[in-house]
Amino acid sequence: MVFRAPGRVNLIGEHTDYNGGFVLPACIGFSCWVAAAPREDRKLVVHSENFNETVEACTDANHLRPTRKWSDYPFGVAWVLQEAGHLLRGANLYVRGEIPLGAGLSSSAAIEVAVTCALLHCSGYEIDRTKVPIYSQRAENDFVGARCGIMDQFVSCNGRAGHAVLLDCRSLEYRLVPFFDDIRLVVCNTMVKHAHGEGEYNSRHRECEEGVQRLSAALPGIRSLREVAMRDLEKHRDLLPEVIYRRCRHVITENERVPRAAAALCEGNITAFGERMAESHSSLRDDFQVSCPELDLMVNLASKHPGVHGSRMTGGGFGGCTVNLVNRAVADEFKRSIESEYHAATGRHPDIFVCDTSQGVERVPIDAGESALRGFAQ
Ligand code: GAF
Repeated sequence: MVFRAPGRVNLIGEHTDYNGGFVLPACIGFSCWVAAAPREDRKLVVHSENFNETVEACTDANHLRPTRKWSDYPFGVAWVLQEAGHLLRGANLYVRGEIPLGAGLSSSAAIEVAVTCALLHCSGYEIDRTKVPIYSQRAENDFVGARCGIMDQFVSCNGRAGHAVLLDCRSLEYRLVPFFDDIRLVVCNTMVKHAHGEGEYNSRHRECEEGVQRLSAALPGIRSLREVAMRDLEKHRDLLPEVIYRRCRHVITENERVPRAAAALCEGNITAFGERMAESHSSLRDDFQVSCPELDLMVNLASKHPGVHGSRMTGGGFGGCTVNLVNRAVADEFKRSIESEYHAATGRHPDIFVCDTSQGVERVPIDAGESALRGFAQ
């Protein structure tokens, strides 16, 4: 059997997921494909086409240890499923990823989701789309060691072609919102990934926790920034060091922007949607401080281009990609212009992907899977 799980682009709602807030991502047409066949023993044998490497381990949770390489994702999933009480059979997995690595398009969430589905299926368990993102996120948090929220895994499971996913990361309730007609999602990779990014991501996470902890002196019982309104933040500003205040202000204003952006999407009001994207970018740049000169440049170049309705950094930040909402008729021309303008300004050739929204994880007919997974032996 073959499972395909997509990468994603986040339209708005950045660094809100681990604060119990709202996000509005969509799946895009790059996927991770995992072909799986059960084994008679309890070994997990995983081959990565991208890394041209095969690794193996026993599926018992006790035998699985992180090694800080790509195999931590599939082994992390096996570890979490065992910890959660599943008895896993052995399996052969063949993994092929087509999501650009390190670009912030959720290649890791996609492999986690596809492997979770493959291992559950091989061992005869139901695939529950509310639980798969939770297991996948746990693999990343507790085995791989990255403190991400649930957005990427959730949308990779529950996204739908032609739609964005409005997700409440506190309750995990979600709504599919039809995407704009005649608009393409153009993802522009700055081709930089600042090395300090991962440490900074975790430090933002800690700063948000510190904000909650300090504000709880005046707002007893709050557990996340989702529960704090702007007026409360202003009222109790003196409890917070300036930098923590700004982190909180980003999260709280971003949480207000997401439902407004989703309403604009429902109404087909792309101008209002683009305004929320611009506000989001400014807030990420100035208050949350996760942008970088290359992302700001990419947004500035895009914003001057006719036919662009919205542009902002997307994902964790410190490099990676911007997301741009561009009229279908000019999307290819936009791509060419940005390629030459960004190259002229930085000397780097950006990867630019003209995308449409796509479908969340699915089991694909073996023929489609086989052609995508040339070389899988079993
Ligand atoms: C990364 C994380 F994996 C997500 O959980 C989310 O926090 C995002 O950064 C920022 O919005 O993609």
